Amino acid sequence: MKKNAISILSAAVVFLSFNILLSSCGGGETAESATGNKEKPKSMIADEQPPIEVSEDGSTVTVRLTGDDMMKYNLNKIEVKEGQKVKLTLTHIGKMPIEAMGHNFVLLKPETTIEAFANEAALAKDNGYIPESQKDNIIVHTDMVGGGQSTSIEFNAPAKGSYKFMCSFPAHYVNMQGDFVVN
Ligand SMILES: [Cu+2]
Repeated sequence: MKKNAISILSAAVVFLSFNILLSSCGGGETAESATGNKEKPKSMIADEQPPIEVSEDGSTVTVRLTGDDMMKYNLNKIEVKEGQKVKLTLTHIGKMPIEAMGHNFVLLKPETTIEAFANEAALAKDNGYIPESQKDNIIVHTDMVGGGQSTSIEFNAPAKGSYKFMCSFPAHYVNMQGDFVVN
C-alpha cells in the first residue's frame, strides 16, 4: 500500500512539473513574437527615423530635434549646407507642462553671446521668452512647446559659418544649446 502511494505521488509530481514546463514554454513563445519585427510598436519605428535627413536631390534637410523633461536636446550639433532649405521639427518628448519645462529652438546670429541673450529672454515670459530687445540677434526661432507637443519651422540655411542654437526658457540654455554649422 505504502509503495503504491509513493508512486502515485511521484507520478503526480512528474505530471505537475510537465505542465509547468509546458506553460512556461508557451509564455516564452508569446513574449518572443511580441518583440518580433512584425509586432513592432509605432513609437519604435518613429525612433528609427534619423534626426537629420537630407532629401534625395540635396535641396532640403529635415531636422528632427527633441527636448525632454531632463532639459536635454537630442542633438548638440546640426550640420547643413549653404542654400539648403531646413525643415526643423521640435518635439517635446517629455510630459511636463510648458510652464515648468517649456522648450523652443532659437538660432542666434554669430556675434550674439548666448548668456546675454538668455538673460534678456528670461525676462520676456509674456512674449514666449523671445525678448523684443534681442530680436535683431535672432535668425529664426520656433514656438515654445510643452510635454507631448510639437512645432515646425522652415527656413533657408544662412551663410556658411558656425552659429549657436539654444532654448530660451529660463536657465535652459546651460544644458540646451548646440552648434548649427553651415558648410
Ligand atoms: Cu527648454
